[in-house]
Amino acid sequence: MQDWDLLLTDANIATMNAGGVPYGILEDAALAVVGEQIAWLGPTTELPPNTSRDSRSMAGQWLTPALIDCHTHLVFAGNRAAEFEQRLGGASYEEIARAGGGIMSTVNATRDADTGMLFEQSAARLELLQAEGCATVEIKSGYGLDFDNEIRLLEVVRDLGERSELTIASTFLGAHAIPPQYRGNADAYIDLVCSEMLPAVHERGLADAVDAYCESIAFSSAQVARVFEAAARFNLPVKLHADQLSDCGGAELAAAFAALSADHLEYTHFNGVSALAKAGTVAVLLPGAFLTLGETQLPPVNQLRDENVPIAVGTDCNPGTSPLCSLRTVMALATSLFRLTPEECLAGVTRNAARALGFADRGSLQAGMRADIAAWDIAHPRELSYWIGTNELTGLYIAGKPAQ
Ligand code: DI6
Ligand code: FE
Repeated sequence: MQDWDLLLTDANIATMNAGGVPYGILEDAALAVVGEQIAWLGPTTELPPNTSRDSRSMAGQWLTPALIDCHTHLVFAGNRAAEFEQRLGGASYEEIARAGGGIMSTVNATRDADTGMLFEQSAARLELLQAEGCATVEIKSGYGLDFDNEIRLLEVVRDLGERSELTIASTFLGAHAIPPQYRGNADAYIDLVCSEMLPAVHERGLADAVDAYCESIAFSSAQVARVFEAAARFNLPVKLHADQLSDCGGAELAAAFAALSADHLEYTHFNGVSALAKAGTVAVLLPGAFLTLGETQLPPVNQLRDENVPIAVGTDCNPGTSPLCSLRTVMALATSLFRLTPEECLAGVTRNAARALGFADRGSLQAGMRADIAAWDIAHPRELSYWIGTNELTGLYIAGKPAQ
């Protein structure tokens, strides 16, 4: 007799395990949880005799792994709607950045913001993600850009994790933009990132990974390489904003450091894709930024597929290029803009998003995995990438417990 804490019966399950039937579909199935983990799942006909403390019929609803947003910048103050209007009027993102707007305008607003307010505004964005079935969210710093403010943002990220049921993965993005006083001397800022900020971030346990923005308006490959070498000294995994606006060799650079992920990739060339494939680095595609910037250069989706590079998708939630707090919308955008299949989109916010964050304990439904599970009132999981602006979520379990 099995002794289970939670049993979900009369369910259809998209396990999202790789390699089997599409979506890993199991129809007319059940799923059992003990503690924080999945203990059993399979067809109803094979359900073992059990005593379950909490047994719930799903009445034919679908279960999927809870969603994972593997790329956000959701701790920021203010907004950039005026800049958005300027861009619609013809100004380019790069021109605005070079004139001291762009990321720096959010840095100024964020530095001026009261910490409590920053926390509340960020918590509200996190709630939007959770309401659509997210149980794990990555959040980057990068709107502080000095020692005290980068630490303060990472402390807000830590507090968000402590006060929420979600798992928050924290990423230090000190190398996000060149602060004005370092213009023309970005290397001196990189010195500060590597020899003061990063050691303090590590010592205080404030980051799970290190990211950088490799771009003509931000940091060169050589500068990013220094940040990544410093991260390696602290055994921190790395990720990279790569080839978003131009081909800077970002994918190759990420691969050379065995990065968890290389993100954006619109301008990545075929050599870059091959390098990602060899390194096992996840390609994170961010259609919200593509849409908002009016970009026309598509990421190399066919080549990523051909070379079996795992593809994830994320919101990139940020006030400049992706003012978007909906992972379901991202799934729909990724199908229409990037021609990802609905199955690739769901894998991109579950199995491959987990991998982009270095989590081996979630992202698919199988015995032994963390019981982070979303329940949906749909007739097939392809619907999750089809509806736009609707919410079919009926339940969310985080580590085996119904989320509040
Ligand atoms: N992610 C980023 O970090 C930059 N673009 C992107 O997609 C800049 C974000 C910003 O403009 O604030
Ligand atoms: Fe980003």
